[in-house]
Amino acid sequence: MRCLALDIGGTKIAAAIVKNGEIEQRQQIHTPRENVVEGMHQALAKLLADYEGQFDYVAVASTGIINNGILTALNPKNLGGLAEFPLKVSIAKHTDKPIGLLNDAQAATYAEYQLQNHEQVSNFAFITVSTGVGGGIVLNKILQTGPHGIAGHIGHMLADPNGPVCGCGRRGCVEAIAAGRAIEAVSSQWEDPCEPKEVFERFRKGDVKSTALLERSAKAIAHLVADLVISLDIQKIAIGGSVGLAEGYLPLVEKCLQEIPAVYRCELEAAKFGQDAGLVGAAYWVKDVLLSK
Ligand code: ADP
Ligand code: BMX
Ligand code: ZN
Repeated sequence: MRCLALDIGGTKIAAAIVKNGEIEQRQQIHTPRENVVEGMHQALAKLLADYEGQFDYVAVASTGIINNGILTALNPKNLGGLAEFPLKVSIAKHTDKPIGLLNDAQAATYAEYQLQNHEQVSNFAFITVSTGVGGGIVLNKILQTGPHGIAGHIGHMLADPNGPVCGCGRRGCVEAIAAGRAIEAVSSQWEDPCEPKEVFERFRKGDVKSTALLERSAKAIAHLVADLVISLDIQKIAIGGSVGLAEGYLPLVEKCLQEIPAVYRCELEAAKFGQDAGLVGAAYWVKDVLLSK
């Protein structure tokens, strides 16, 4: 079966044909930031047209709470203010093939868990540090999506009750401290402002301010890891997203985790599918869970 897989994030939209786990014809565009509703309809129409006649089903991994084919943003600021979008209906205008959808981080979790030894690891999680902070949880070998698609939104667990207000409305979420946008919110206000990518370059050259900013992010992620381990007995966690996969980030998280007692720790690894985890996971999950019913 050939799958048209789409991965819609707060910053970028990736698309590809996934066949037998292999990615073909991958392309990437920017997520619309202005006129987002119209922009999203147009982007989907263009992608569906690009791959016309080349797929048997569509699998979508998308940022936001995905329930009944509708995207509801928990943090609308990550999507240019978009609060709700009829994802499935918008795609169905351009194809009569089956369409399955789930949250982007849930999809990536499904892909990464396929690569684990299921006899050794039954409780697993994935954390993306990207535009926001997303996650997915596998318990007793099963990916949890929850009755409303909300399961795994661990970027909105508490990191600091006195921290910045998150775009979801709650104060002090992990996302408000650790995400790419949270890093940018600080680094864009510096006398010598820069984007997160540049913050990493300065950190690798030993810049003190950049190091402190990334350590603040990594510390929140390390405590999130600790909370997952102590609440759910998670055995292993994969980290993805452009911030999570940036050179030097995972070692920072590891260092912060070492400062927390051993019972809170588990093995961490970089997402093996890298930037393609959402695409591959959506393709697998829709076939395994939705189409096989
Ligand atoms: P999405 O959230 O759409 O899935 P990404 O995983 O690429 O997209 O995450 C986007 C965030 O990562 C942005 O905040 C961006 O500034 C940051 N970012 C992009 N490239 C890099 C990089 N090379 N190093 C560090 N941060 C990056
Ligand atoms: C936010 C939330 C999650 C998403 C996570 C990572 C929205 C729009 N998104 O916490 O659903 O999984 O960001 O998303 O509320 P990304 O855009 O950083 O990949
Ligand atoms: Zn939040």
